[in-house]
Amino acid sequence: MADYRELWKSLDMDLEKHDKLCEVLPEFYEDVYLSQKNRPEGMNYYNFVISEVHGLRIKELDDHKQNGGKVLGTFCVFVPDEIIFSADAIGVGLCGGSDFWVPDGEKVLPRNICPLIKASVGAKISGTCPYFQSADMLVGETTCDGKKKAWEILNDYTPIHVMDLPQMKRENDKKHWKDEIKLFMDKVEELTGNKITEERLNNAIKLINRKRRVLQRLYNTRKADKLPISGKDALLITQIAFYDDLERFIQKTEELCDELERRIEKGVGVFPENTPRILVTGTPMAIPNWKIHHLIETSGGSVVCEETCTGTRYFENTVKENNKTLDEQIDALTDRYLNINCACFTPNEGRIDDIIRLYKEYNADGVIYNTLSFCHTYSVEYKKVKEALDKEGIPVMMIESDYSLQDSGQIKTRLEAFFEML
Ligand code: BJ8
Repeated sequence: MADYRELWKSLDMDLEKHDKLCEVLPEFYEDVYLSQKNRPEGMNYYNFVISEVHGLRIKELDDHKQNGGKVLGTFCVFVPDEIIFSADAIGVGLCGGSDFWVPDGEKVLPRNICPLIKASVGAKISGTCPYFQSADMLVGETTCDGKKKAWEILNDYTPIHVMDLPQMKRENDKKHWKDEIKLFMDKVEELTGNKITEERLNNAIKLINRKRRVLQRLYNTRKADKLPISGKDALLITQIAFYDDLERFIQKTEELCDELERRIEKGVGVFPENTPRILVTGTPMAIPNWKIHHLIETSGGSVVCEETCTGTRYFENTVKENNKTLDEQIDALTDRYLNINCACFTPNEGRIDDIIRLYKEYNADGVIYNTLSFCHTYSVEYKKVKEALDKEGIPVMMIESDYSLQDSGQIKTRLEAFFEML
């Protein structure tokens, strides 16, 4: 990797602590990813992205800022990237997925909240995440209580704009969300000094739809009898989609899909025949949280789909294109985004329908319901999901876990018993 120390210094990072983070990641990546057999050639691009995760992309963000551009950090798939990109700003997903950041998060947060929140806050206050350090503004949202209150803490470090997300989907909630998108637009225009015009927004909608479509194409390859790609690799690609350069990501992922489709034609798979096919549903897996996928795929299973925000919830629906007026475009954004079925909503029947539909579409054998520790919305919602899956005769097992590897052995034993039963 090139020397980025001067760049990191200019971002006011804690270099000593950051060195420690850089020491552990390559070994971890090698264990989890490079140990896989028969990986598609196209995965080399994503290996490269990871090897440069705090380097090249940060340099690109820095170049953008040197040219007067802005960088915005987001934490939820409800924040419309189209608004950010149409003002010539760059949006990056900032959710923390590493145990490394949890102790710093616990300095300012209670211990008994979700690790994603602790890691995100810890990443900022430890000064070891160059993406956080590059952000001119953060965008929060009123989803779960833990996140909502964490924004007040993060605001002491970087200005944050909070979008008030309704928790129901009635007509007046739609109106409210539309107003929130407009307020966000004003804020982004003020920050960047760029006017969001019909043409610019239309172009951004098309660009981000292209990203969604290539992810749909990737996921479609996972419906094949012989899986051309592991669940771990597919998860990695979705995680990278949150911060990579859009055009490059789309091109590289199209190329990978060409290869995967050729594999399907030839009947090349990455797992032995009759490996149980698992649909994972639940809380998002922020990079580098690969724990559950790794455990599933080293315990005799394969992951065929994720009903998560680092899975189908991120790209399943596209925004209607070619609306004439700005107002119609904002309506299209409102409709698309309020269609996401997050457990923060009540009721949230749509998610149950999605899980059953995806289970069938991907020809899965069982469902792993994964929730991060202390995530109330997803853990409470399990009861309703389980009842519905039981009715359909779909086997399901719940795993509640954090980022530490202490419970790995125990989870592995439970997974093996579950797969045996399928
Ligand atoms: S749309 S899932 S990205 S809110 S932080 S809710 S794990 S306790 S992330 Fe989310 Fe948007 Fe919904 Fe998706 Fe639970 Fe943790 Fe809260 Fe979390």
